[in-house]
Amino acid sequence: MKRMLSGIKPTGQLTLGNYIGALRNFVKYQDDYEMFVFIANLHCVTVYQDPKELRKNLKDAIALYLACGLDPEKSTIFLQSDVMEQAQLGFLLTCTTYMGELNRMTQFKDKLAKQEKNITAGLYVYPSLMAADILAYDADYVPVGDDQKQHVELARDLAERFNNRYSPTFTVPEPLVAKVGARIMSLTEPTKKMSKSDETNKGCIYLLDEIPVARKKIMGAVTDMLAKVQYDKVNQPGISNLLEIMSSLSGEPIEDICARFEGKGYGEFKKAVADVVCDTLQQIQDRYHEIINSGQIDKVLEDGANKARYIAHKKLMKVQKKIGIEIRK
Ligand code: AQP
Repeated sequence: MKRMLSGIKPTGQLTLGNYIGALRNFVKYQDDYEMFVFIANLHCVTVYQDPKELRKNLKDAIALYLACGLDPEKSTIFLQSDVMEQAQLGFLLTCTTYMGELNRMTQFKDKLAKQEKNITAGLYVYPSLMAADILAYDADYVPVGDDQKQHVELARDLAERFNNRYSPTFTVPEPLVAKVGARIMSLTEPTKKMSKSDETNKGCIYLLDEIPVARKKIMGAVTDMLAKVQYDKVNQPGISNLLEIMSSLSGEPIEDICARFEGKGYGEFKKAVADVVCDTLQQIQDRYHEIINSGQIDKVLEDGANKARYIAHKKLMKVQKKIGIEIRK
């Protein structure tokens, strides 16, 4: 069985973008792949986090993983910091990464452009840690949203570099980007990605938003003056985004949705999108409330960490021997 690995960094509450671009795919894939899903808590602290909020966001994220349908019997679910081997391999891979490669990472460049001061060295080198996250487990596939594809490509380059420099050690991973929903956009600025750290909160639907709040956000989504429900990302980015959201959640092809709403107003269309979004959120939230204080989370994390650690430890030892820093047989 091929192995698949992915993670989410809960720097805030998880969003509909995380669900459509990542989580729901993890759930789909867990039947056909050996699935490893982690909470990237080390990646979170590349930008300062309030400790109390971070603890809540991490616990909520695990509860949401389970609420969205990840099954600990099928998937290995763990906290990144529980597998210290990942961080150590991260350092070794940082020493395999060239600064020019990190300078080219668009996520880093975007963050640099947004918050000019106090960018941490951790934020700069985190793609090398992400490569270690992936390569420690010999993942064949990494399902990601569009924005993370570049980081998986770096992991591929590092795996190939290491394999060529020493000898075959790492599986070279493939990014898997879905055709629809790989980049859900902000509802208020549909040319920008829907992000947890959206300053206004209005452009972003959080999985734990109260249902009326989520509905209001969809009804207030920015559209255009063309009065036509059609998929045209250049001239109608707002409507196209709503179409992607609806199609991803309902499974109805975009062309069919457009045909169904031909000649109808945006109000009616938005109401239908809101119904689909709110149904999804309601189901997730019902399960989240059953899980959050059930005591299930600690056990899931402990079992997941034990399984993940065993694999990552073996890989780290192999790497250290090849590099020459491990001198015991
Ligand atoms: N808007 C999105 N559309 C589709 N996929 C998305 N993902 C995130 N946002 C969208 C995918 O979710 C996975 C986990 O991403 P992440 O939360 O670890 O990192 P991120 O992409 O940096 O998310 P944010 O919300 O934009 O974080 P902040 O605001 O902290 O920078 C990834 O596969 C990602 O592609």
